Amino acid sequence: MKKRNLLLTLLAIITASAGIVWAADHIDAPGVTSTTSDITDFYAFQSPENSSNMVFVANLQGLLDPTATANATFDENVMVEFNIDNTGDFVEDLVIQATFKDGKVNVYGPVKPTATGKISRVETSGDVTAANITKYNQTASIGSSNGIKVFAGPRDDPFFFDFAKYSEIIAGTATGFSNPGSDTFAGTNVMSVVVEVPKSMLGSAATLNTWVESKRKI
Ligand SMILES: [Ca+2]
Ligand SMILES: [Ca+2]
Repeated sequence: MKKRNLLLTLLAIITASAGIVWAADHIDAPGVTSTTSDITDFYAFQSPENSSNMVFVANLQGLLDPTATANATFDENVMVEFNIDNTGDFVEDLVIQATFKDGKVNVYGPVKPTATGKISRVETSGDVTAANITKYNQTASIGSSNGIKVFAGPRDDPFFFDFAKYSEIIAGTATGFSNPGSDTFAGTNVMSVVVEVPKSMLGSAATLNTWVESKRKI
């Protein structure tokens, strides 16, 4: 079994109890600004098409304009790791890992990790689901295996926020948002990793804690 150590470069923690959860963190994470490991958002929700499935989405490399999007790639030295705690101790019991190589995304798991915390290893003992990385403006390429579905490629950033008005409010020069506001993220894209898995692969806990990490190969 090939094992590789990866160093944590960014940790975004979300606690999910039910329904959709999300958080946003565009270009302001210390040490990873504008890098290929920069996570913008993490979403975890029940599949709207199949209530037996959960969907995990990690978006990276925010604020890509169309030209930058056409040239954007996933970093082959960066792994995206979805962590799932199903025992309530905020230590991951399962991971879903995505790595990128030669135009493909390879997704490992859900599988019990051999390492928790800041250092991870690519976990090759469980399911492996591959897909071609979708190119900009091309039809989505979705890989599937054993009930797991995988997508990786550029997508319109679903996050929206009137950052200019927010800054005015913080500065005391405005008292509230306008309606309609101005979406600072309109027309920008992200590099998105989407994994849909049967809930039966995530344990039987009523509550899952889940967070995503991007980790650089060392
Ligand atoms: Ca746990
Ligand atoms: Ca982990």
